[in-house]
Amino acid sequence: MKWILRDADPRCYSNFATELRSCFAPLAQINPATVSTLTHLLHRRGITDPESATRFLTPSLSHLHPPEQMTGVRAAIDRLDAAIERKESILIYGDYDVDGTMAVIILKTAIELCGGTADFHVPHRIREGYDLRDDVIESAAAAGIRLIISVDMGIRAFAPAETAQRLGVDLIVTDHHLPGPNGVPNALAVVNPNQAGCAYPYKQLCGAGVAFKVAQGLMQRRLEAKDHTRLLLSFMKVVAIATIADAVPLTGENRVFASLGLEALRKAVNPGLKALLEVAQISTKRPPTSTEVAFRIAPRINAAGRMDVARDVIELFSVKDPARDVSCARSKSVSAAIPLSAIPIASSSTARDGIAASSASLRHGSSNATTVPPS
Ligand SMILES: [Mn+2]
Repeated sequence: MKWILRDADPRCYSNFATELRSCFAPLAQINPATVSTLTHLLHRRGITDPESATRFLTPSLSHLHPPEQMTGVRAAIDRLDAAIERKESILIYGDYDVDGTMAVIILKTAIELCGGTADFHVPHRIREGYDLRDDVIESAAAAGIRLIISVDMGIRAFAPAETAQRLGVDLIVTDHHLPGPNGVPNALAVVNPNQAGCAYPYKQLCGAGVAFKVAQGLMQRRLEAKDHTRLLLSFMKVVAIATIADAVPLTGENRVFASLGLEALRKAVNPGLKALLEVAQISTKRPPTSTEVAFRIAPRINAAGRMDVARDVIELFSVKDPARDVSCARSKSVSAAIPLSAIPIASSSTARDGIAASSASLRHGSSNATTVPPS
């Protein structure tokens, strides 16, 4: 590959190159011309000091922000913690695209790791369409559920939030879409870095990224500190798939998710994820690239939501029998038979054309007796 660089005054970044070489050890062994090219490229991205450059070049879990900095996270964790203590069943209500289904997997796994039980509902794209629905909340209330947490949707679900309140169901909304002009729904907690007044330093998370911040906070609250790093790392693969599929910028925390997640995908141990990588013919000799995730993994997951089998995706990551996973990964939309060119890779901004339909019954996922991290 040959880099063709735009002209720039070397004085702009020559000091930066010298500083970076002196404080970022891996560059000490690299020839000065290469370092100069690197600093030129970083400079063009607006990265102009060694500390920002080091963070950009070596993303690490330590770069993640404390979840409690996000408005609503503390209230959400308090309620989830209480539900786990009281052995209440929790319903996770997520979107049917890659971002939504990965968010369901993240939160369901975290709740189960913390000793709770969580079922999930993913809407039928045509019959139910996008966003929370009153009838699903009514069915949940009738089934005795007192806590619903939305992922990747709900920031404009004003009427369903009122329904939940009327029925005595606590609703936690987690989302990343921009709130409308009338603010946010009246819920027990609203977690969205894009809501007014939220001081969270990074705003570009996808829905699964926001769900991960709640999961991170919950695990840090309930699980032993010695296990945090291992557990958080194990979530990176799934967060990375959603982050790349949702086409959010790979900067800040998203860059940490993508970098650590892609590296970890090579060593995936979850049978469902391994089966998906195998069906997508992703080599395990090196970490997959973001392009491979965007064009070969994400479309297979997204297609499931378009063909009424979004729950297959969640089951694919949940079942522990490798034979079942391979058949699930090869089945229906997740199979290699789908012409990838026919499937848009963007997820969150598309397919909001659901047609309102007859009553939706709750389709609960089965809870696993033995929960393992999602990878
Ligand atoms: Mn999304």
